[in-house]
Amino acid sequence: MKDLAIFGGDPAFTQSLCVNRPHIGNKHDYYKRLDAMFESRMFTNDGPFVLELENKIADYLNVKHCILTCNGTMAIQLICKALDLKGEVILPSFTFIATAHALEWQGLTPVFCDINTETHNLDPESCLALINNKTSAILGVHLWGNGCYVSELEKIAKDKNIPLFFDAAHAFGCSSENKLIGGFGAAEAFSFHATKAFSTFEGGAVTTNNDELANRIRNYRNFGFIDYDCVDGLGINAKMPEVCAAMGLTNFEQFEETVNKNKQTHDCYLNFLPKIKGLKVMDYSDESNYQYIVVEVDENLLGVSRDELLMALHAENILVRKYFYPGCHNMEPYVSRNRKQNNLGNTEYLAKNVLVFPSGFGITENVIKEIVSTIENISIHCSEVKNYFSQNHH
Ligand code: T4K
Repeated sequence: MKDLAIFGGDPAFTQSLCVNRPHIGNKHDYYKRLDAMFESRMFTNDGPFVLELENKIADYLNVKHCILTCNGTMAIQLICKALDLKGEVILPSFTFIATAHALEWQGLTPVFCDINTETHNLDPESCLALINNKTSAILGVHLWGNGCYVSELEKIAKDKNIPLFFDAAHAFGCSSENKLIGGFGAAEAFSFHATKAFSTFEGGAVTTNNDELANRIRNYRNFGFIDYDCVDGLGINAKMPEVCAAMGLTNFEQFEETVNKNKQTHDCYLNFLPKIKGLKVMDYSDESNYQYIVVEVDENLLGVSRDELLMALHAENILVRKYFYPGCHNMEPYVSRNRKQNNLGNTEYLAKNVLVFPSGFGITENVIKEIVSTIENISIHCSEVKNYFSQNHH
């Protein structure tokens, strides 16, 4: 018991273990690209690296158009704008707050829908029940890279004659129904943030097979310009700079290797973590980028709650995260709204019981074994740990 950091022991790790520590490609190739960029003095506005990366991604995902953006949040907003949405949009609450905020910034009303507890994705039946005459679209989120009941949602959207689009922030390189995510619905929005399996530091993309939509999104991304001196609508600056696209090209060259490393890490967690009673690791049935190590905590079996486990692990420098607690509907500006709350029982349950574990660079088999033995120790001394936090609660 004395080994645990909360009881005065040394932390299990001297350096913090983080969720999604980025893997990076060959730095020399990146520097070469930067040299070329300095030479050309083209730093942004559809530079050569942006165009090259757009083509590579469109080819890889087998979609007609890839439009790179400054981040994933803007990618979602550009889709809303180009679809000319008004009124309500149905989305899950169990997602990063950016999904809801992007809608809100576009003057739309997010309507939160419950999810399935196995896949953590939008439940099609609950979604159907929420559709009314103000519903202008459905926004599915491929959470953790799991395809979100694409064909069921496509059927609902078609029957109700409303657009369907996707937040694919987690899903680069992931498949749904044996097809790479990117070409589903009206359009899909990716995030290429530093913490994603494929990163451009900050960045994102819209992918679509719809020529007209792609055209509008390209224009809106660049203030609405359709020609020198000619603005066709309310655009914004959502462009990706060349330094980011250069990073994307470099990371793209080793994306397969990154996915293999992520899979090894995920396999290793799958192998060791469930040996502790009360921890269930999410497995991926379709092709995945294996980036997120998503764990459901059963307090009755483990002996400590999800939050107690988190606090005890943080003391050990194991920085597990409560994604996506407390659910968007419990955050501002949504929580203060005087709106009848939909049934979000599964969302509430998962928001209280899910932990995401350290992953990415530096998470080796030995590190995972050490994490597991630390949790075993916490579980063995669960009464003392509980007692400690009830007296030193913060
Ligand atoms: N939709 C969904 C479903 C999303 O998950 C996201 C973003 C979006 C939309 C919006 O896409 P973007 O507009 O962001 O492109 C992080 C990311 O910032 C965010 O992109 C991501 N989702 C979200 C799930 O995670 P935070 O607030 O948790 O980040 P932070 O700073 O706490 O970082 C997490 C861990 O990553 C840290 O413990 C350390 C590590 N890290 C972080 C950075 C930035 C690194 O090792 N290196 C780094 O450079 O949101």
